[in-house]
Amino acid sequence: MFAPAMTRILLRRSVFVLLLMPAGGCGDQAPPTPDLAVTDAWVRAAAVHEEATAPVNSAAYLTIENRGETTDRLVGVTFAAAQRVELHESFVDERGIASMRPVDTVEVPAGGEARLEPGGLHVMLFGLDAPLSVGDSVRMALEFEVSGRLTVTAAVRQL
Ligand SMILES: [Cu+2]
Repeated sequence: MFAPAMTRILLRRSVFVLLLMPAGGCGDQAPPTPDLAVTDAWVRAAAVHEEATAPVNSAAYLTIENRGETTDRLVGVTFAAAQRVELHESFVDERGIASMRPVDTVEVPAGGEARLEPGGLHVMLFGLDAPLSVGDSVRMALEFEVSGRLTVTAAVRQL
């Protein structure tokens, strides 16, 4: 019978190829990637009264360290208790007035870090649903261009 014999030969070949594969795989370098670590994540305390008519805003700050070999970018933040979240930077205009504007991304350079801190880059939280009280901690999701989603816990602090 020809067919079963052929099958046996093909099977034997497959096993041979499979056994060779791990040896071949050892030499392959994994492509360089970012290696992110978030530290010192905190959110500015804010009181939200039930009878308040104007939306209450706050901001989140954090340091993102990149121990990897590839630059990454923070492209967005999700925070469930705010109606809208934007990446912002503070600046002083030509008349000396402090202001802020949205930025599309925050770069986290390879082997470096990005600092989001009062007076500089920050995560703007518009329209809080509930107060942020000192001692509370909140969860937020950071979205990176290369590394994807990273969830962090941020402590609520006074500015
Ligand atoms: Cu802002």
